[in-house]
Amino acid sequence: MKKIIHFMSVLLFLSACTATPETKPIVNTPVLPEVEENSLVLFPPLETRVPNTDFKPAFEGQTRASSTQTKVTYSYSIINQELVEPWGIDVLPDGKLVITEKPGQLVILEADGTFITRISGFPSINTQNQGGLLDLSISSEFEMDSTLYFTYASLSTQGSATTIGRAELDLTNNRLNNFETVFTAFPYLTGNNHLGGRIVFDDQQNIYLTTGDRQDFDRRMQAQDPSNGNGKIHYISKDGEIVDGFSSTVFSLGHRNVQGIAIHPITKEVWANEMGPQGGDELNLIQHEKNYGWPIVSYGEEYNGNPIGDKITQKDGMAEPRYYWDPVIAPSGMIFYDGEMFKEWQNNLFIAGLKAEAIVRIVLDGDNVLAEEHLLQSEKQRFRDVAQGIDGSLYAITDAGRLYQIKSN
Ligand SMILES: [Ca+2]
Repeated sequence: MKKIIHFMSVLLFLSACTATPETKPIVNTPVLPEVEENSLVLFPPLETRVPNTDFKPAFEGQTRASSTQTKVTYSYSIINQELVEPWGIDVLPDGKLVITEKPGQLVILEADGTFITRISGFPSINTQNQGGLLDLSISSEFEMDSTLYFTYASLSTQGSATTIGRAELDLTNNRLNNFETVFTAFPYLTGNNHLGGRIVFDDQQNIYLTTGDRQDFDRRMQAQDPSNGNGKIHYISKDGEIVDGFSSTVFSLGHRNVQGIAIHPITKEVWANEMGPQGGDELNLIQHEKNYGWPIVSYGEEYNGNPIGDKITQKDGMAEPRYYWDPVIAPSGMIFYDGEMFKEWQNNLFIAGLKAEAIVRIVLDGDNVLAEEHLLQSEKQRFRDVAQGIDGSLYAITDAGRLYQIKSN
């Protein structure tokens, strides 16, 4: 358990110092007391704007948690700014970076951002609107199989579907070999939005895939239909099959548009964020066969201000978000940090924030959010995905085509 120092107790500590009878030098800037490297200083919540809705949280700390600040000094730099709509980033065992570009290319960079190659030729991708070549993950056995897994909006005569494909990365000839489809979240539908599309491997070499409700009002309820692939988190073998012991690929349901998923390094819990409507972005702890409520319950409202459904936030049998944002941050790709470079970041979540224009650091205490920090906000970038380098530095890609690297000084 982290040692926690509340901002108020720091103020009390400082005022107690000034109240002692002995004359002491007056300190104008608040000097924080010596603290352990892993301790956390808590400040008032970051969010001070009026929320879109007047919903009350279901429990303390479900929204507007305390803020905190990274204590170790760090620096960041733009190490590449010629990416074209980058969407997903992952790191090869030798430190090289693999980045998907939404229009349908894969870019390989050195760990320092130097361009190596751009690979195209992905088949049958719908690149309209929120479609495209989306996320990627190196195989959990990459050193043996050299395989990359991709998600994309696949294209058929009936429309698009969120799909996983894989191919062998040939870095001698800078190409992908043996591209094949692994899994498709049926049905195909017309329309190009709310496709989810994030993937993550677990320790059993199985895949979690996120999908979305495909946006249209009259399609939302498919998120509640376990026989429909949209609005779900799927759990799939690396070959696209139902995992042994499970009866379906549907792991959880009732999701609107899940744009980030990550597995806790210690507890192995699955966490996912979810793009909400106006005022209802969520962070969820994903458990098997749980219903996450969309579009029955939500902490948001329609963009025109109308209520969602019966304007309720809680219902029996529906899982509460562990955290929500109102106004929204538009959360995208996310990871748990487990590197050595930033000891104080270990087991923290890092969420790429599009609307927040920040990398959102979340400090968890068990299943609750303890603190929130927004990094690189001064850059005014729509952050799309994050990755951890093999040296423990943090990478982030942005919609403007930038690749940032954050290092401790
Ligand atoms: Ca929900």
